[in-house]
Amino acid sequence: MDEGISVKALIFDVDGTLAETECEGHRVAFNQAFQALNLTWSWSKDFYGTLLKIGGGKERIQYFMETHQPHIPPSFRTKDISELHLLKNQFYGEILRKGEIALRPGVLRLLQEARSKQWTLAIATTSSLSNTMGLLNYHLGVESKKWFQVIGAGDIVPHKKPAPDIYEFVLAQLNLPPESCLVFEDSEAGVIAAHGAGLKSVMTLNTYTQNHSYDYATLVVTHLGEPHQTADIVSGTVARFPGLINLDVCQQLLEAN
Ligand code: XBP
Ligand code: MG
Repeated sequence: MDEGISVKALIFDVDGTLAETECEGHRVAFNQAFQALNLTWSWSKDFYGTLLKIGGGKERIQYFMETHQPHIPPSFRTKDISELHLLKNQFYGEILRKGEIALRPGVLRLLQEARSKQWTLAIATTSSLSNTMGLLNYHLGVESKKWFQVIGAGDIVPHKKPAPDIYEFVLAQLNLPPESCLVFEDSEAGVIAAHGAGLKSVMTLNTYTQNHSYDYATLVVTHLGEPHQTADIVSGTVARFPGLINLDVCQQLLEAN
């Protein structure tokens, strides 16, 4: 195998990519927070799918209020949204600690392979840092933050995905050119953000994103795959594909024109 590029990095999105956190995680936690604050709002699974076009929990609440709650009292302001979001994140943390959100197939396997071969790892997510760390701590242990050279999360950049900001931030922190890094994403907004920063991406579709456009993804698969649970390619090509995404597949994608 031609090693070509010397330092290589894998940059992972979190929500929908490492785990299907949205439907039974964030959505449920939003609803618990609404209830705790005596708000009559309740987001169904389907409705939440439409709200996901807005990245970021605070931005999602704001959008919902503006488009679906015309009678919100003017006294309900940014501070209330922040407090509501904080409460939602506490409920989300409880859901994570109860073990209700599993990692997606192949995630742990690929992280471990990358670590064993000294590939650099990083995170680029719209999610809050506390939510990101909650998921990593539960599944990979508290020491796992050291697995990732950079964890770019939440409000650290001015504009959330599909803006390229979070990927540009992570690249600058890694001090690597985009040609050395491969992104893992699950959504259209995510692959657009990666593409905007000059990065190739593998898109792993999920329940909420299976009908998303993937024009800007380099390879689209059903999931990362395991030896006993192989993945299918939905779009894109690699010469050698063993039914899962491993470092050989990553290397091929990075080297392709
Ligand atoms: C993730 C998001 C986040 C989560 C909730 O997008 O949009 O808003 O739904 O996170 P992506 P917070 O996977 O594209 O990064 O509530 O912590 O904002
Ligand atoms: Mg995502």
